[in-house]
Amino acid sequence: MIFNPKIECMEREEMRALQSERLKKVVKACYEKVPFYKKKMDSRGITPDDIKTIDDIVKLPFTTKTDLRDEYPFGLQAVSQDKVVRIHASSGTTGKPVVDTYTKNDINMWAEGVARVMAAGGVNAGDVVQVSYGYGLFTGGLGAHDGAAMLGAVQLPTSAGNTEKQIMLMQDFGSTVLCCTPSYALRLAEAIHQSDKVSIDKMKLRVGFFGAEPWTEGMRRELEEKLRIKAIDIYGLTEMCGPGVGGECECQNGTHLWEDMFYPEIINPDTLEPCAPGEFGELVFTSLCKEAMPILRYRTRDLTRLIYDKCECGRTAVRMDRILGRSDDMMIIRGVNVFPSQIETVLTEFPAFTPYYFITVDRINNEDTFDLDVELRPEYFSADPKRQMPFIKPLFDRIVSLVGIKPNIHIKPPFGIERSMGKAKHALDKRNFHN
Ligand code: DLL
Repeated sequence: MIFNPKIECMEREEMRALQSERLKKVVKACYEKVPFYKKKMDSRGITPDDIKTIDDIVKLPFTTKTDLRDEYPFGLQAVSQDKVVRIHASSGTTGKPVVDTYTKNDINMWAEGVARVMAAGGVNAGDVVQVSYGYGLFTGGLGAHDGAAMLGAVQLPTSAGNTEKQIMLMQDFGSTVLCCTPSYALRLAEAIHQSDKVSIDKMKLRVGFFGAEPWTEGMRRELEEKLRIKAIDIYGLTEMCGPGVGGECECQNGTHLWEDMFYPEIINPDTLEPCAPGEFGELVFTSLCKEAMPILRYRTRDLTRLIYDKCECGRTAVRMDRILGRSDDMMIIRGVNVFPSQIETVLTEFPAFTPYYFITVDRINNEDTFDLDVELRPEYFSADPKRQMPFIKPLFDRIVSLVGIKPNIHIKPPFGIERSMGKAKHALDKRNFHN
């Protein structure tokens, strides 16, 4: 189902006119209400009058995560505190968290973004939506919750963790929809198949909305098979509101971005110039509708590309390719750029391995080391190194051919790699510790 056909299927020229109107309004609000933006625009010699169409967006300054931290907590707020009804924050690993605040309209807009994605996956009144994203400051739980509510579906707020209980409720309450990170979905799938109390045959799951971290086509296959569902990618970030900045439709061929709310650009992260259509680069968003804390040209550090071809589903909303990774996740090992998601891609090509892995990079005697922990499925596992060799060799060769560097592969016993309830951590760069 298309939740908002007028917007989701709008002709490009009409969409551009809508974006232009909204951009003018949001730039004016930022300039007049947020000293940070006034200062930035003044230093570039521009005023809101210079913004006449959406193409003028390139005149505006970028906003970075550092700016958000410097303005912590409410420096970027464009409304008085009595208009704010919700505060969320993302748990930065270092320093202050990134804060987002919302008016009542912002909460509605955000819920519509999620509802559009869920509707594309066929969610309706009567569905039981198990929300296993964490509830709290993280936007995943309440974001998915409000989206399900907008569709009139049953909200089952299990939050993340307590895996045994999650799968019991999933079966007993007849959950038809699962929302969580792809890594936690895999953990749930594993727990269902290990359990003698529940059975996938008794489950009613039909569709899952997975996001908050990069995941691969191989992981999608694994989740669809193990959970007997359609696995849909949902994308978002705290700075724009949370999940539901976009999501896949039934064609599963890219994430439609809700461009009427969040204007996407792809820039070259080195030159900061716009990339040609279809070229990979850094994703930048401008919030076009947000009232409480609108952000201009936010550099997400997510690397992807935009696809403007029409989608078979009928939506005209631009599609985004899978996120290759964040520029901050990229590791340069022996001079070669490596994204953790490349390892997941390779692992899911080998039936003997689970998609779990952990990369450790270090520098020993002035040389980079690249250690990779992987896990064989229980039916293939043996503690005898000789019996592990036939599995290690082809994996090693494939990584060398795809990534270009030689890993030291270590086989862990089944379930030997830590499972996560939220965003999985896939790598540790110990080289940073020596500085
Ligand atoms: O992760 C919001 C969210 C919750 C999205 C639930 C989807 C589902 P943050 O914690 O601020 O917000 O992290 C945002 O997570 O810039 C991406 O790097 C990554 N990310 C989010 N969704 C996806 C996805 C939430 N579908 C950051 N694929 C973003 C790849 C994703 N990466």
